[in-house]
Amino acid sequence: MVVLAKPASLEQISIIKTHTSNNFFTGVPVIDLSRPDSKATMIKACMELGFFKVVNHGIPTGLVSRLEAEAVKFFSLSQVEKERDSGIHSPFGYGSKRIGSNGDVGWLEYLLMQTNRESLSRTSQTFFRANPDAFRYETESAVTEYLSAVKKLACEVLEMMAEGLNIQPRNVFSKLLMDEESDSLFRLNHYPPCPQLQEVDCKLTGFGEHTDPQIISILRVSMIYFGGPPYRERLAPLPLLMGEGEESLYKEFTWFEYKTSAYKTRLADNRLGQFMK
Ligand code: GA4
Repeated sequence: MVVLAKPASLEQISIIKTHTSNNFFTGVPVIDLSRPDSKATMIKACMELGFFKVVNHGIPTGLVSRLEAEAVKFFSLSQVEKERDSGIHSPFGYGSKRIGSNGDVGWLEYLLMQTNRESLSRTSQTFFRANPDAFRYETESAVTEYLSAVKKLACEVLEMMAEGLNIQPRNVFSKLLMDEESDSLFRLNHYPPCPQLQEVDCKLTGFGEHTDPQIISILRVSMIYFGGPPYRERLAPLPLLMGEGEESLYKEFTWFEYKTSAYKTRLADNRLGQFMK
C-alpha cells in the first residue's frame, strides 16, 4: 500500500503569541556553576520554574562553534542532497516541517540522532555524508566530542540536583544516562526564515509548544541533547521524596510504555493523563 501524505502547510503551524511578562516572572534563573551556592540556586530554580540557564559549565565554546559550523554546512546543501536517504532510519536522520507522525508540524528542518555508539553511527549517516570522504571525520568528531561533553554536563547537573535534595546515592539520576542502554537523543534544528510571514511582520513558532518527557534536555542555540533512561526503567516518584502515607498520582509505568504511548499523540496533548490512577 502506498500512502500519499499531504504536504505540510503553513496553516498547520502555530503562530507565536508573545507573552507579556507579569510581575511574578523575573526571567530565567542563571546558575553559575563556578559559584559555591550553585547547588542551592539550582534546586530553587527547579522547584519554582523547572527551567534554568547554566553558565561557566565548562563546555568549550570552540566545541559548540565547530558543531554549529558543521550543521550550517549541512543545512546549506540542496534539498535533494539533504533528503537523499530520508526515511531509511525514520524518525531519525533529516526531516523538514513534519515532527513525528501524528500531525505536528513546525517551520524548521532538523537532524535527529540516537546517541548510543552504534546507533549514532547509523542515525547520523546523513549528516556525515554532507562532507566529501576526506572531511567526514571532521563532522563525526565534532558530534562525538560535543555529545561526550554535554552528557558529562548533564550528569553533573543531575548529581548536583540529587545532592541538593539529599538523595543518596548522588548518581541516582545520572546513572540512567551513563547506562549503555540509555535512550538519549540529539537534535539539531535549523529555523529558516518564512518569507510569507515576514512580509506581514508575523513570527512563527519553529517548534510547537511541547513537554519533553526525558530526564533532562540540554539546549544551546538549537542543538538539544535529550538525556533519557533505558527502556526498562520504571518511572515513579522516589519514595524518599514522598510524604508519609502519600501515594503517587500515577500508575507505575516504564519509560518504554510511556514513550510508546506518548509518541502516538501530538506535542501539546496531555501525555501523562492516561497514566493517572
Ligand atoms: C524526542 C525528543 C523530544 O522530547 C521531542 C520528541 C517528539 C515528541 O515528543 O513528539 C518526537 C521524538 C522527540 C522523536 C521523533 C518524533 C518527534 C516524537 C516522535 C515520534 C519533543 C523531539 O524533539 O523529538
